[in-house]
Amino acid sequence: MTTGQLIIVDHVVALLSVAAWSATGAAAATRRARLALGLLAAAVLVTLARVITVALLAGRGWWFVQEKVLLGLPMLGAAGLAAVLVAGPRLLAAARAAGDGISASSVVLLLTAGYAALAGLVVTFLAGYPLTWSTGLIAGSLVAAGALLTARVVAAPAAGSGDADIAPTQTLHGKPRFSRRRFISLAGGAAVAGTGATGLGLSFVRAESAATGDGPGPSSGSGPAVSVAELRGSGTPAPGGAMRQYALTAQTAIVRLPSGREVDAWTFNGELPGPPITATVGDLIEVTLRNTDIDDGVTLHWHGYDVACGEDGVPALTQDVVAPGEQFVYRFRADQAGTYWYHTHQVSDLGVRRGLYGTLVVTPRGASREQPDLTLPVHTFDGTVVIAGQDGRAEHAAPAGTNVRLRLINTDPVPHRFALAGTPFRVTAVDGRDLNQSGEVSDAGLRLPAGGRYDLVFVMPDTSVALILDNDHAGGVRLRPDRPAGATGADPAVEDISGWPELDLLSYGTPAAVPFDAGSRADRHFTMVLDRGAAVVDGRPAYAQTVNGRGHPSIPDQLVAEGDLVRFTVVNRSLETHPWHLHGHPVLIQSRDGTPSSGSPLWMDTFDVRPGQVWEVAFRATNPGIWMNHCHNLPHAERGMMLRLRYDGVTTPFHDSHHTH
Ligand SMILES: [Cu+2]
Repeated sequence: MTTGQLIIVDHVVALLSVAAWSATGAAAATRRARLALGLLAAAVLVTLARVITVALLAGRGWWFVQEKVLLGLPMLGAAGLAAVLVAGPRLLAAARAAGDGISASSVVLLLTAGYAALAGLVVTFLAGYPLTWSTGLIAGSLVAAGALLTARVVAAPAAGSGDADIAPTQTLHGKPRFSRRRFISLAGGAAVAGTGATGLGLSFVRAESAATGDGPGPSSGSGPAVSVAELRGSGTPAPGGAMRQYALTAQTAIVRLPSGREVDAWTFNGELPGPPITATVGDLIEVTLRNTDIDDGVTLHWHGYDVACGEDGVPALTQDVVAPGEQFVYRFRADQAGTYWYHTHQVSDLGVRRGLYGTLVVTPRGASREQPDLTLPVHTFDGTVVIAGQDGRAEHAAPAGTNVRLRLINTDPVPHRFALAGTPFRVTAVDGRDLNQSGEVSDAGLRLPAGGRYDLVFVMPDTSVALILDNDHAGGVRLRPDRPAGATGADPAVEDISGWPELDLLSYGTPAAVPFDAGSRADRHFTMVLDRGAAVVDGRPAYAQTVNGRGHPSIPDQLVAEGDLVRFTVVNRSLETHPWHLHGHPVLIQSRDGTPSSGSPLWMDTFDVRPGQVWEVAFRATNPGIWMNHCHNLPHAERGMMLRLRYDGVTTPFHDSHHTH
């Protein structure tokens, strides 16, 4: 069973325990002793089952169970045990005597077990990992308050029925007397309220502004601070390189797709996708970004391309947002070959979704190129899948026997599944970086994370080849072999590709020497536990997408020093996939769920952390700046799942008024 499935099972069992304890209490309160007895047995069994699911989950990692082991189960265990010890014998006696005699305290304890079970579940859903004193105190005080209130309600009608320990004391005239019991009850209430208030108060304590990941803290004033505004790209091409100048103008436009369908889009130069940017290694890329009428503003982020920080295009961090009528010039040298893309990083969820994206392809200098070499960004506009500007099926011709390269780019916030039918092929590059001796594969599905890229290379057969996206046989891309006029390649006989196994890149290709590996001692180690929960995002309380229980911008920066070997452990406690994306650095995948990467060294800038998964990745901090580190499911990022990796000594002069994305 995967950890994701185990998390769901545990949620279900937790819900059942809430239902079982509450139903037992209700049955006892309504004097149905036999029913209550049966339900009590069920509640005990479900609680024991819960102990098992939590134990199994603990085997997958402490992050998945911390609040359950330290808070939820102890609360439920204590309340449940008390309920069994007090209510059990009384329910048994009552069932035998077939009469009443179920004490108020039994009812209170049974219902309190229900509250404790519920509190544990709520803590899991709202607070998650890491468990804080604040959460513990609030949850504990709420359960206790529930017990006290229930005691008052349940005890009132039960007064005089032989359960004097909870019945309120009354004077002859019917007015409450300030008795010892009443004093205890008041003191209990005050203690509960005080505990809850303390917990609430603690929740307002600010987090540290930076996490050091077991490395040294900031070196105060040992060197001059460097501003990201000074960290700009090279202004000249490498010897022999060319200037590649582009002008991109952000503007709203109605774009007519090949099918005739019109898209009310935000575009660069009125095109969907924006103009393709291409270069040869050593060229200087210069892009002048202007904004005509995108009121929210725009920037250009070079996804996966390790530009200098000042070119990274993050508004309010590496530059000011480009408002209508303004412009910004990006310059950087194309020194890594491969398949990349660009997109706005301002209100990025909406901006990218509506069309502010394009491709960036850099080819090696002097190398012979595959032909055709097709760049295929996939984007979804209101449910219509558009591949390289084409909705519906795209057709291309290729001479049989030639090498063909397909550059798959996922510009959507969710993963896509590709299948290439009609030929064996190789995945030669992932996220722009070449794989080492990747072998031929066929009949395998390829899952491409949001933001990710795969380069596929194959020899064109003398029959057709089909690139199928998300099992949609009608769309996608077809390559027909070039043949004498009149001859057409029939579609490849495609069987049911939905059953094709997914190629696992962690065991694909051939190992090679790497600059560091899982055994290398990291200078910094950061754990990011991804989840949903109650958190403050951009100053507003929200049911957020969280990292370590917090939302942007309250998640501590990750502090590193230049030269550090940095390791990330990324844990997904939630039931959604999180494509994790660090700006400015590719990361070397070390392991997933404890299984080391065993194929080609795998460098990625966006890796899909699926529900329940734990990824270990590492990188060398060699690109000074302040870098976004976030989920590339952009709606998740906007709901809080975003933080910054900050090099010691680097500052930013850019500040935010409204938009932080
Ligand atoms: Cu996400």
